[in-house]
Amino acid sequence: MRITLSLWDIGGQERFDFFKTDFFKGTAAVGLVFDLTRHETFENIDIYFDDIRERSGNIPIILVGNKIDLVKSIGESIQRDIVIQKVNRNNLIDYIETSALNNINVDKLFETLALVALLNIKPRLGEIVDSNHFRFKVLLAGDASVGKSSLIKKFVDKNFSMNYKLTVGLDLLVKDVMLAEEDLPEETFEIIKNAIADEKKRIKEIRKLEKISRVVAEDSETVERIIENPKEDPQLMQKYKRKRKKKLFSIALIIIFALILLVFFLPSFS
Ligand SMILES: Nc1nc2c(ncn2[C@@H]2O[C@H](COP(=O)(O)OP(=O)(O)OP(=O)(O)O)[C@@H](O)[C@H]2O)c(=O)[nH]1
Ligand SMILES: [Mg+2]
Repeated sequence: MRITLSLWDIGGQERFDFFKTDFFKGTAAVGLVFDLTRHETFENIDIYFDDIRERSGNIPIILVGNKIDLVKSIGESIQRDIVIQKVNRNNLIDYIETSALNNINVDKLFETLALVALLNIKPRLGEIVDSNHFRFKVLLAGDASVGKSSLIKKFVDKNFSMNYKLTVGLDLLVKDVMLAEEDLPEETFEIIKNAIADEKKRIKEIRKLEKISRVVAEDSETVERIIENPKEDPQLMQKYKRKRKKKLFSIALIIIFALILLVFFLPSFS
């Protein structure tokens, strides 16, 4: 099973806060990252958590404690049972400890994000490429300098740098994850089957709405409004129905005319 991850790496500096929340839209799964050696980065997880729930609903979130390599020398600054409490209380999917420096659990983190995105597929438009290939937007969020970019870079091109280069706004990288079919939970294939059926239904619905909008409106703004919520625009729906009636009436007239011709001219041929 091939999963193409589009990896959104949000700059954690406060000055980017004002547009950060927009990035949560359309996300299939989130890795919420904190630095195991800085307690405040763990405390701030709640802020991101609330934002994600508000913007993206109940999407899967994995808590990530990064820089595990430093814990030996600096010591544990956040007790494990407190972390686990947070995971349980907030219904998070999993907790993974990582090190971008020593490449600990980096692949595991992104493979888990790919898997939970697949198991929770809605699907959003564009996520299903075919029954063996999916495409998900996955996001790493968390405070500045917790190692979001380092984890993504390690995963994508196996690079790591000790120099801190803050992310300005947003970085985007893409990488495929291959999940072995025999390792997938049994219910996966049923979930995929249902998602594909749902997608087909939705595409049919969208095509119908596009047809409606083409009939009733020329300007793109109105078209968008109708596609978003056609039933909330009764005036336009009425216009559409009127036009459709006219069309059906014309077709009926043509058929009647053709029948009359047939009745009159057929005897003269025989
Ligand atoms: N020891 C250690 N250092 C790390 C690890 N991951 C990242 N770092 C260092 O932490 C610093 C910050 O890493 P970044 O990946 O830039 O952090 P970020 O979360 O992307 O920061 P912003 O872009 O500002 O949000 C860098 O100096 C990295 O080298 C790790 O696993 N272990
Ligand atoms: Mg960064």
